Amino acid sequence: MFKNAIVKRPGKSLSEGITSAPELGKPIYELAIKQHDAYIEALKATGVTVTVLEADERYPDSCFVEDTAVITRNCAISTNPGAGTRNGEAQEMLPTLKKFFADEDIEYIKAPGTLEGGDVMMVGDHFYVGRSARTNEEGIRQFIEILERRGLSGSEVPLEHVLHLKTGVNYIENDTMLVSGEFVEKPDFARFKKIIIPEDEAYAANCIWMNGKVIVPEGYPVTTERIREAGYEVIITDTSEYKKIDGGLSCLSLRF
Ligand code: CIR
Repeated sequence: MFKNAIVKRPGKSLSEGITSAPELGKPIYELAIKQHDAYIEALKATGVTVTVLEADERYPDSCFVEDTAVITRNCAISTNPGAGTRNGEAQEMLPTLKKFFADEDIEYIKAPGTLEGGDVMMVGDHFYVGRSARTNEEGIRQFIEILERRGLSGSEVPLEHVLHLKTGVNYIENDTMLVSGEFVEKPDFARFKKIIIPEDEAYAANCIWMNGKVIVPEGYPVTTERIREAGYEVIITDTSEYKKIDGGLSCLSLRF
């Protein structure tokens, strides 16, 4: 069960966030704020207490707090984001992590290692880590070493096309994963039940399981139906402005 979520308000500089899809246009700040309000309400509806941090205009992508830390059941791991314009975001998250974790229970990924939380998928006590343009071999080595020291485990998943691991695969408990594209056939996930996300709904592979409910982005009817058919209560929330800069539902919070 998750008890807490941490989110950070988007700033006006959101329009300068990194994107692989400039053809979608720039995020509209006012709409992004409304969607963020609704996202917070969706999280609250799953029973968690939400810590809301103020916007930081210096970092256009800083509402995507998931990338700044990985929180496990016995420690928080402060990351070292591989995107140059985002690297300082991990440092900014530290005072908040310290409200929940003692200093000795905060671990750090250090240069030359890089790692972003969007590349980490938690399945019980095991953590899958995507090797991406943002997360390198040394970052993964440090991360797995920390996990093993803490009685947890991790394994590397090579990525081909996606930005982050969780762009294309997400665990929704009950041995079930949402998978799209390159993740449908990955041997790493052979043992799991899979809900296959159609190519034209690929963005919706990034949903979040929260205490028995699944939060799903608005506008993906096939995915929504398949998740319902699998027995989950679904909460739908619109993330259109975040999608414009490659941000999904999971990216917008830390959940623990
Ligand atoms: C970036 O490129 O870093 C942001 N525009 C999107 C980050 C998405 N975060 C995530 O998948 N965890």
